[in-house]
Amino acid sequence: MIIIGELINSTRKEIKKAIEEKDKEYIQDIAQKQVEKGADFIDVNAGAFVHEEVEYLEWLVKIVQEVIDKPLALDSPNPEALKKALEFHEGTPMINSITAEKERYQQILPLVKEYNARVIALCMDDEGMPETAEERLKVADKLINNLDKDGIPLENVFLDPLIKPISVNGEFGPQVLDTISGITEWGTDVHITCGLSNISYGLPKRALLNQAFLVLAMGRGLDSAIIDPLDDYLMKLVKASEVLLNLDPFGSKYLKAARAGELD
Ligand code: THG
Repeated sequence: MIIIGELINSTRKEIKKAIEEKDKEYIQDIAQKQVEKGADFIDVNAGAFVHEEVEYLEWLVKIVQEVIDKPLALDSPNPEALKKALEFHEGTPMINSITAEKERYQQILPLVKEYNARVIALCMDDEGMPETAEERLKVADKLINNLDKDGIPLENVFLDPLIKPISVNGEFGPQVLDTISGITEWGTDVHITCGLSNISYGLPKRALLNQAFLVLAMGRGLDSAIIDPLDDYLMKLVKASEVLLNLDPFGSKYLKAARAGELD
């Protein structure tokens, strides 16, 4: 599993406050903790600031990279914010995200190319957010075809079926799972990721629902997720599921974690 740590997101009250107060140590500490717990990418999002997003995202990129070596997932629909963030990003970044919306696709594609970036591609187009698995797969197919035709290596593409809360519609869970199965069955090199915690929005005991859904989704072929890596039980389920799905040859990662006491 490719883990994208979600915690440095300005929609979270503490992060919003820390950005406003330029509390660099607080944010750097959360970046380091997510890496220690196994994050492969650190998501950074300043989207709660309408007018200052460009400036604040650049600041996040700079201060987070002072303390960690992992690449960042630059979480913004705004091409100007992405441009500035990319200028200051060291190593190979991830752009979060592109969509099949004409204007957004055309604005973000050149950035993906210029930086040879990985890119999260959301399953939505100018007709909006699809609901059924069939509609999502149609958009996923369009994204794969267009990105491939435009020269993006498919192993750099992370399709995101877009998770919506099951508290709104009980079918949203099965629809996402069926979308993941459908993409997996195509057998392309694309990765599949998702913002896991959207699934549980509006319900009690959200961590439990996130944990269960991650296991279900991994069973269908999800190989990346935007999650809270500080949720130890969630990270243990990732390791257990990897060995059960034979994605951890000889269980070597699992055994190593067990010996280190990380599964207790
Ligand atoms: N797909 C992609 N990117 C995404 C999402 C997605 N980025 C943003 C989001 N969705 C995933 N990241 C987070 C980060 C933090 C939280 C949720 C998702 C979070 N939310 C608390 C809540 O919802 O209750 C906020 C509470 C608070 O602190 O105010 O912590 O789907 N590609």
